[in-house]
Amino acid sequence: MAEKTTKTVLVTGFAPFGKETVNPSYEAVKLLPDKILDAVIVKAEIPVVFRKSGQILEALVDAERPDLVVLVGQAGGRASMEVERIAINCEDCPPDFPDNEGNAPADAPIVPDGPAAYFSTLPIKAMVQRMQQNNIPAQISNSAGTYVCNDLMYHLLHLLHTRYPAVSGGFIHVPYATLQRHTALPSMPLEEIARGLQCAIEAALLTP
Ligand code: PCA
Repeated sequence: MAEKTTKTVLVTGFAPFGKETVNPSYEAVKLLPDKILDAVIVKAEIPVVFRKSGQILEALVDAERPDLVVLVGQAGGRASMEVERIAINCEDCPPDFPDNEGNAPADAPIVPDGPAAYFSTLPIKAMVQRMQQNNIPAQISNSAGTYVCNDLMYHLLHLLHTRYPAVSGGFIHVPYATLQRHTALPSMPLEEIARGLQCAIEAALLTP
């Protein structure tokens, strides 16, 4: 079989959830070019539903066979692009803030026999640095929470660890987009969020 030379990066964003009508994560993913540094960018929207989001992601990875997977989600209230370091084996959300299908798991493991946590296998520091060098506010985050974003990140890293050890993956949380008009909270223009994602993907592709 001929060796695959062009890399594929699977980049996902989420559907709107809670009271929001847009989710800046997928809106920014849609603004990305179809190629970054010669790598083909495959974009997908993921529903904000515990477990189902992970199953949909698994089917996408099986179909696309990406070399890198970058998951993106909204973290309202955060002031910069935040590259997540770790996903924990816990899903927990308040009863009054269920996912988009009404699920509100409490203190439940994501994978019952799975490890307590997985570290991102993306070059998180290089990604933050490249964003900062391009004047995009960015930092590392040490918690992706216990809602659907952490759930999806844990599912991804468990999948890669068990079935695709050569594939790297991780998660980036983004602030509210300015167009969401949360005037008392930090936000970034959608185009700036997209530029940040592009820088982060470039760094992931350039780091051996
Ligand atoms: N943010 C949520 C889930 C979907 C999204 O965009 C989270 O941080 O868990």
